[in-house]
Amino acid sequence: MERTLSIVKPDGVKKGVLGEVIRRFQAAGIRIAAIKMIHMTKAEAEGFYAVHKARPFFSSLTEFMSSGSCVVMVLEGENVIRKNRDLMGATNPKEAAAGTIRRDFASDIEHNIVHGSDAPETAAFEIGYFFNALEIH
Ligand code: IDP
Ligand code: MG
Repeated sequence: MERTLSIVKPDGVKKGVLGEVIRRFQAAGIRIAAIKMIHMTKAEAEGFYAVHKARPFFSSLTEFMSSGSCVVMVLEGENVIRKNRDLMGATNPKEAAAGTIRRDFASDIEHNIVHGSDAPETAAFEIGYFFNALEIH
């Protein structure tokens, strides 16, 4: 059993695809162990994406992530880090496989609808960034 952090980013919330993203998770047998809507400050988005702080897109990315409400979720299941990344598709929607969330809904490489942790260590940090133990069911 594994856990991962998912975010429906501000573009996903604004486009009204939250329900469809959750439907795809549940149809894939993934359990939602925690969920809430948040609106990050720029500083909170910078803390979340600290690993990318040297990248040229860091300022624009954290501006975008703090531009509106996000829905953060803890997903649980066997191999769920990989399963979630497969459902999301490649970072750039132009390179994402048909039928993936990003291919179906994302407008560009930055505004790509969803976030998903990429490894057990990042999942542990990212879950702890938004949820305490009492909020995970
Ligand atoms: P991931 O979300 O698929 O794991 P990362 O490389 O970890 O992709 O990048 C984090 C986020 O930063 C992406 O989801 C996307 O929103 C943004 N991003 C990544 N690469 C670029 C880029 O080249 N230009 C603009 N934004 C980018
Ligand atoms: Mg990443």
